Amino acid sequence: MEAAISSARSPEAAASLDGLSAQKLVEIYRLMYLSRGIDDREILLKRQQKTYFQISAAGHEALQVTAALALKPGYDWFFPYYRDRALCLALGVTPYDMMLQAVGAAADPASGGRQMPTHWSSRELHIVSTSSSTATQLLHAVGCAEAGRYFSRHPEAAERAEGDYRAFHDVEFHGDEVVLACVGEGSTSQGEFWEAMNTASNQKLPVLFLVEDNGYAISVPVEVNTPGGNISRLVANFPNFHFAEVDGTDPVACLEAIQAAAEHCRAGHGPAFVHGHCVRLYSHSMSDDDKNYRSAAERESDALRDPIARLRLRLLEEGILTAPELEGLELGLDREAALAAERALEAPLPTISSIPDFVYSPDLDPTQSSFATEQVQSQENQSGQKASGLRTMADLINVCLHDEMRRDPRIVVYGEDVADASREQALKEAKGKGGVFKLTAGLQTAYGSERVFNSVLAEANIVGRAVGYAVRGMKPVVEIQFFDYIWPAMHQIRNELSVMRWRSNGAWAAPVVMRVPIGGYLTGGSIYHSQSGESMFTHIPGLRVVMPSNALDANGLLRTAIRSDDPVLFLEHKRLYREPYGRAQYPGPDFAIPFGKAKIVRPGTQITLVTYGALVPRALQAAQQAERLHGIDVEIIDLRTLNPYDWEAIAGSVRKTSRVIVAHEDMLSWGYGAEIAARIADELFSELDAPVKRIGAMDTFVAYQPILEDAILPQPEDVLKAIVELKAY
Ligand SMILES: Cc1ncc(C[n+]2csc(CCOP(=O)(O)OP(=O)(O)O)c2C)c(N)n1
Ligand SMILES: [Mg+2]
Repeated sequence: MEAAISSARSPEAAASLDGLSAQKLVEIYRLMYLSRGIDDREILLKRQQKTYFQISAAGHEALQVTAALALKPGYDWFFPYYRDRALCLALGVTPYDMMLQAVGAAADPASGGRQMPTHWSSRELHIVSTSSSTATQLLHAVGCAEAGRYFSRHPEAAERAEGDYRAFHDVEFHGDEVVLACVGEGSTSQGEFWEAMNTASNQKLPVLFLVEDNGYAISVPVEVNTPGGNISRLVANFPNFHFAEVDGTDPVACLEAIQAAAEHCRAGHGPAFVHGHCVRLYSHSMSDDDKNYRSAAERESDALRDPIARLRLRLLEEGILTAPELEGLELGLDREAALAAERALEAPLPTISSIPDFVYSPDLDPTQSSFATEQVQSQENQSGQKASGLRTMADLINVCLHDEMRRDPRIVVYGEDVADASREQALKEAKGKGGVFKLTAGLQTAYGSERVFNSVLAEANIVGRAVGYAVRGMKPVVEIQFFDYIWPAMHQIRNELSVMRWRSNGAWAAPVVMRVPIGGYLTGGSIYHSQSGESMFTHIPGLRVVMPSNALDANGLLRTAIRSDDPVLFLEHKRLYREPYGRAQYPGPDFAIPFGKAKIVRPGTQITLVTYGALVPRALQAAQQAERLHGIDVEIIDLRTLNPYDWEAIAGSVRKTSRVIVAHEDMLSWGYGAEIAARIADELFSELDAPVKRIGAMDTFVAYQPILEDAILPQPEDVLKAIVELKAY
């Protein structure tokens, strides 16, 4: 390479070409050409049915290669999207790595054959695992930048610690790293794009947004997605940004623009937005045919802007390389791509037995006995409250948050209204908000506004940023204000948070805790403040789901959730927050309860009643009446955690009683009880003396008028009726 350049270039050209050395231009050409070569080789493999999906970077190479060259792999952080082959190649992902992805080999370093090709991941290079979901990664980039800033200000937080998730998370930070977040122009229509811009701007984060504008989102042209057809015009008023709009097919212009943008970020001046106009030379992917929606003239005019053809011409015209030298270089690169493909086709495939690997943390099992610390300590905790007297669930959750924040400097708490007051000076005269249910009260005052703060009013923002924080080793304990409003975050929860570890074959993880008030029985909560829906989350692999029914369990389970290495949905029943039922003494700062261990809250011999959450006190009431009025002895099992759940406890009890009811507040059909009932029917059929009975809400939403709510949600009388019927069966 070196010889080829030096023999070809004139002294003038070698000195500088628009500020770029000839050598650098040849290097850019080499990477662009190799990227295209890998795409073309993959297309061939796909046509031969040796691979299963192909999407190319063709037309984006100049923008992508120069973005990589302007930044530092393994130092800066990268959140690419699926079209970023040339970017990742220039960062250091090898052609062989890419071909391993294409064939789905076991050694595919991005995912071990789990993700489609071009869904990038490399811990070494700081390329965080990306999904197919458009724009979700932008919020991860924001959280990543926040974490980097936090660690640089609190280096003690980066230290390893034994006994919790921190033992498995190495933290790297420099204090001036830039976070690159790439996105197509069509995807800028997603709310998550705007949510990411919002926080990056507000917090002056070093995020470099790179919009790769090829004019199409599959078949949808830019003017349909972007009012006025130009995203730069729409974002121009975001404060603190450095903006640039460039010809994304011109590597010299791109490099200059991205370098300036990166300097702005690195210097701590805020985020940057580089909008590159490139071309999509091939169809969206091999599953698409752009002749179906683009005119021939348009496709031809794009072809004339092919960045590789243009740079090639320039290298020749400027006398940097001769035609034979270029051909020699290209031949070598073609061979490199072909060889990578050949080798990858020989690579061993993933084993079937490896499928469950990395759904959950292999390092820290939240069911393990180290989380069973039953001792009740009576010392005063540092929030100043005496450990005497019975405390509510709300209290003991708040106390647990205080304890854990004191113990672990990696914890940040944020969400809507969780701070005492964003305008700190107000706290001189006001007592502070601390959450709409006051569960986070006093945390900001105790641990500062860097660790406890209000998020913007956007649930995807809350969870998406948490993913970014967590991949850097932080422990976000976020609040979704009401379960009823978790849905904007559902995409992040299902497609990002919960699958991060599995899809990256164990390279990345997002062990976030999401605290979520849930449930009804409040009177007047209605549709938007009273819903349940936990089974939608227990249906997500990779996510732990916890739902305590009393103060002590809430305290111990929240502590385990925070110390664990998996993402946890921690469901707090609003009706139980301040109920006299289930109050407890403060059990001390190390009290923890392992996941997957149910509690027998009432021993019995004749009927097993499996339940959780607000149905626990209601089932207890029904069981007492069953005993008193009908002489029926019911055993009640409070599952406490819904994923994992304690099958042994259920099976042991059913073997004893031979009759079982599963009761929950959520709707009956397709509810959590359906799964438990089906498993009992499957595995314990011979133990049963009667069919498995289920109790749940009516298959409607929860209504405002109390007589309707009472009829919709299961009441103690419904439980009693089921007990009596089942006993008589
Ligand atoms: C949330 C989501 N919705 C829909 C899709 C399907 N999809 C994949 S790529 C794409 C178009 C993206 O266009 P753009 O952002 O311009 O990027 P480009 O592919 O043009 O580079 C769509 C609709 C998806 N992957 N994710
Ligand atoms: Mg596009």
